[in-house]
Amino acid sequence: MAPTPPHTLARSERHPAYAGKRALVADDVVAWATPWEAYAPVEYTHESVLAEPPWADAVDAKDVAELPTRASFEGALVFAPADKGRPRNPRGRTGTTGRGLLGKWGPNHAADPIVVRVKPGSKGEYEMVAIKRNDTGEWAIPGGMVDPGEHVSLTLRREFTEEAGNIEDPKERAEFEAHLDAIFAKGRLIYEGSVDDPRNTDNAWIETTVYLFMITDDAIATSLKLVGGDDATQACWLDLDEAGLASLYADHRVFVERAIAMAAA
Ligand code: RP5
Repeated sequence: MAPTPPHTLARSERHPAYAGKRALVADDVVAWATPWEAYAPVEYTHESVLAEPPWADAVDAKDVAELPTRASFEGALVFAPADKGRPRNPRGRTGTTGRGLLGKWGPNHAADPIVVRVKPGSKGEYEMVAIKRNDTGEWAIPGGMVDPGEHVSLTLRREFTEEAGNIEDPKERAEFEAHLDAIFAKGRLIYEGSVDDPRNTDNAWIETTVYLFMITDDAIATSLKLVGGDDATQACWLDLDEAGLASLYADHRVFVERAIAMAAA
């Protein structure tokens, strides 16, 4: 299942690094199938990506040998003859060509753990562990990019730990890890596919695997210590009421609403 098309955040300048980096793409010309000869996207790849760090592809997409067979949840990658060997975003035009802040041509794979508890003392309302992103200042699922060769189950726990469990005290750290052993032992798949992320471009986009982890042990639910780290300034329990859902980054709201529905079923 896909987020509601056409993507909107991937056409926005919501991310601070994309200010002035997008041509306006109206709803009715997002689809590649709609001819638009005058389409003039802004070419933009951030200098940190052009420097070819280990997490990024070669500057020229034609130099990435395995690109045509790169795995995507959205089907086989599509290459248009005029696109210099660059794959096309399956959700349509974004107003930006190149890779922006993303390292890979085509899909950039992420994993998102939605860790939920019933709010202590409430009548059954849910809360989730959320982090405040450094880049946009929005609340988000504590997810992140899958490292090369890493199994998604490891990414889910690693990213949660890096972003929400930045705990130094050895005793507290051991308790946190023991809690994660219990929490991450059983997850439910919520979504696999493209994310409407404000960093997406015509040629590079984020795809994610989202899992729900429901905490049913009251002792764990009330004693799990949360400390923001890595690219998160804060980590805390976020109320999943309208205000909490509306504050979420990208289209994380869609994933979280699915998770709530599954938790309640
Ligand atoms: C989101 O970007 C994904 O759903 C995931 O939460 C996140 C990965 O990017 P970083 O947090 O590593 O920047 O769209």
